[in-house]
Parts: sequence; structure tokens; C-alpha cells
Amino acid sequence: MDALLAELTAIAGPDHVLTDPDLVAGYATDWTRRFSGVARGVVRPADAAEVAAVLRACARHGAAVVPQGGNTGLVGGGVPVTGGAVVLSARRLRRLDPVDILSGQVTAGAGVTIAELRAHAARAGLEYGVDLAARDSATVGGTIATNAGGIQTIRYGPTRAQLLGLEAVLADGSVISRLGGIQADNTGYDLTQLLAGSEGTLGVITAARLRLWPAEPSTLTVLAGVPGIEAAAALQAEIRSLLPRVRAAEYFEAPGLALVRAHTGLPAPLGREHPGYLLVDAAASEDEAERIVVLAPLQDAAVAMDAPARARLWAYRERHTESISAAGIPHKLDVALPLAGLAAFRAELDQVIAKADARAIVFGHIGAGNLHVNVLGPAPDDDSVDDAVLRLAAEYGGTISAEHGIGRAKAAVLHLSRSAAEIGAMRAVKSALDPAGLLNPGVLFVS
Ligand code: FAD
Ligand code: 2HG
Ligand code: ZN
Repeated sequence: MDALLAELTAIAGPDHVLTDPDLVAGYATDWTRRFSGVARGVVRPADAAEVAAVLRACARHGAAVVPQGGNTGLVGGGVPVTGGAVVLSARRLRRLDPVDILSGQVTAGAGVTIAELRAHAARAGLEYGVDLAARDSATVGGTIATNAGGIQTIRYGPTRAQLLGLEAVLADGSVISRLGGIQADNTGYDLTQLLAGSEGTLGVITAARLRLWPAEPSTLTVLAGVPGIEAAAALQAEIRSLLPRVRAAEYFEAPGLALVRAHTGLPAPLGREHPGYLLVDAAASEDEAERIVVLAPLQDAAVAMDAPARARLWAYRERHTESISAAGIPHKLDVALPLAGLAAFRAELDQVIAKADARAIVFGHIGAGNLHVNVLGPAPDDDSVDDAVLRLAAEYGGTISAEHGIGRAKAAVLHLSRSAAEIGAMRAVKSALDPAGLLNPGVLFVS
């Protein structure tokens, strides 16, 4: 065993330093299978003090560190490229304090999953504002590091909007901690928000203080067939103008539905086939629901008001990601556009995809203007279709990453969404906090 791994074993214990290639492999390949590398080893520290000792040891040996949570990220940010990097798994950071009812807050360790956090909040009659299909594996730390969005973004905002403070270990092993949950705190740079969306490049998040919301169970789910994205955008806007508590407004199209049905065996959701589908979820009274079901565009729609029926409708949307992966290794392009530009972007996207001799499955969180363009066909290391689609999004005034982050996948095209001055400032922050560039090199910036 090399000297660094021996030091890491002394810190975390022999059961928590993995070097067996079969065990390490699962930490070195991402969820999509598009990004993989070689890890020198995997270390699984149990608390912030062990994380600090790990980072100090890696710094002494000049070894890169790749922080990892549930490894559900979709931009290659949580897996190593080179054999010299150590994967630091945060999954053992499993602190989960009792919910603070007085403040409506909770402190959770980085390794707690979103499903565990949501269940914990629900037992106290509250709700955590972020939810996503990867809830059983995605962690508190990973969702903060990527500033994950998810299906409830239009109601509660992305992860950074839930974040009141955090505990993290910086590259030099120093620990910063603001877990007091004081909302009125105006004392200089907001390091908590700086680490949100930093994708493991500025520090290792070990715990977070999170805002919770009054529980608001959804009671109404509507799945409507629509002629296309323009109609879906208009219909979700109309529904949101009529209902006060719309929690999700999601979109998918016929090719995605076909893949989901082929993979899952689910029956057709509606009486007829449609080019597109809008799924809306709301906390609505029966009277409010009545306002919606009479809308003219809902001629072919399914309406569900009990939990099992609602889950059946959600499956058509939530099972897209796994169904696409069953069909190949996708290029995942997570863009967002102004709602007014969605239809024009969508039309031109077809031309870009046709030129690339590929096929695109388009779906996403339409209420937030967020489309997941999944492209099947091009080889995993061929970035030309990624470039073309991301450039198109930028031309339409959109962003090249709505919620998944930049990772390794989009580091070379960060300039499409960020100005030279912004990238310069971001690099200055990175150099100040991690002068040796040991935390997640190649993520966010091309190293
Ligand atoms: P990982 O994949 O392990 O890591 C992601 C990034 O965070 C990496 O850069 C890593 O270095 C860094 N990181 C992880 N933990 C830490 C830590 N403790 N400290 C510092 N850095 C850290 N994303 C959405 O935004 N919305 C969705 O709706 C959504 N749905 C999904 C559905 C499916 C089926 C799948 C597979 C993924 C989905 N994702 C979604 C993507 C993914 O779940 C999110 O990006 C999530 O935030 C990743 O969390 P994780 O714990 O798996 O992090
Ligand atoms: C979702 O919204 C996730 O389901 C995953 O963000 C998107 O698979 C994707 O591209
Ligand atoms: Zn998404």
C-alpha cells in the first residue's frame, strides 16, 4: 500500500479505505456510464475531523481529491479522471438531528439521502423543499454541491434556497461551520452560498442547516396530452394562474414516453397518443381542482386525486432517466430558456439533432424553462452534439446548465453562459481557497 493510503487508513480505519479494484470501480464510473476514470483509492471518513485529516494528508502528498456523495450526478463531476486522485465518499456523514420545530429547520449530515431527509421532515409535519427522482441515493452534500433543482423548484426554489448554513472542510483542512440557523446574520461574505453549486471544487461539505416548509401534500395530478412544447408552456401558465399552490409543471414527449413504456411495460397513459405531455401537480381543494378539469386544452387528460393514482401518472415522467440509459449511453444536456423562447429553440433543436445523425429525447421541468435534452447515438467521447445544442441554448438567451451543474462535461464551454470577467472572478476564488488545485481538478474549469 502506498504511503498516502496508509495514512488514510490510519485516519478512517481499514474498513473505510478501499483499494480493491472491484470495490473502487463503482466509485470511479458515473451514473450515466459516460464518465469514468481510475481512482488511487476511496476513503470514507466518519466526521468533519476525519475529513480534515484526510484533506491535510492528501495535500501533503499532492494528491487530488474528488468528493462524492450518492454518485447520481449527471455531468461527470463526482468521478476521477486520473489514477492519482482519491475519491472522498461523504456517505458516512450521517448525522440527522431532531427537527427544530420552533425555527422550522434541521441539521443534516452530507451523507443523508434526500429521501431520508424528506421522511424525517414529514414525521415532524414539515417538508424539505427539494425532491428528485434520484431521492433514494442523492445526498444532502451532493445536492448542495450541485445546487440541485428537481420537481418542486417552481414552488420552493433550488437547493440553495433551502440552505441556511453549512459545515465544510476547506482544501487546507480548516473547518468552517455555520450551523446555528440564524436567519438574520449579516456578517460579511456568505461562504455557505459560495459553496452551494461549487461542485466539490472549494471544499468538502460535511453537514448543512436546512429550511423546512409547512407540509403541503399534493392532492391533484393532471397529465394532459398537448400538441407540442408551446401548448405545454401556455397550459402550465394558465393552470398556474388559476391555482395558488402548483408544486410541479413537467413536460415530456412521445419518443420519451415510448422508451419509458418499452423499458417499464407501463400501459399508454391516455386514450390517444400526443406529440407532448404536460404533468402538473398541485395542492388543491376539490373546488380548485374543478376550475382546472374544465379547461378546454384538457380534452385528453388523466386526473388523479389519490396517492396511488398520482404515482402512476408520475412514473411516466420520473422513469425517463433510467429508460433512456437502458437504450444507450446518453449525452445529457440540461438547458434552461426563457419560456417565451422554448418553442423556437425546440424547433431548431430538431435540425441540430438531424445533422448529428442522432436522436433526442426531450423532457424536463417546463415550469422553470428547464429542458433535459438527452441525445442518443454519438459516441460518449464525441462532444460535437453537446457543443451544438449548448451553443443553440446560449443563442436563445438560455443557460447551459439549469440544475445538474458544469462538472467535467461542460467545463470547456462554461464561457457560453459566463463572461470572461465572471470566469476570472470564479478562478480567483478557486485559487484563494485551493491554491494547489487539489479539489476536483477538471471540474467547472478545464485544468
Ligand atoms: P454526486 O453525484 O456524488 O456528486 C455530484 C457533485 O457534487 C460532484 O461534483 C461531487 O464532487 C460533488 N459533491 C458530492 N458530495 C459532496 C460533498 N459532500 N462536498 C462537496 N462536494 C460534493 N438533478 C437535479 O438537479 N434535478 C433532478 O430532478 C434530478 N433528477 C435526477 C434523477 C435521476 C434518476 C438521476 C440519476 C439523477 C438526477 N439528478 C437530478 C442529478 C443528481 O441526482 C443531482 O446532481 C444530485 O445533486 C447529485 O447528488 P449526489 O449525492 O449523487 O452527488
Ligand atoms: C430529471 O429531471 C433529472 O428527471 C434527470 O434532472 C434528467 O436524465 C436527465 O437528463
Ligand atoms: Zn431535472
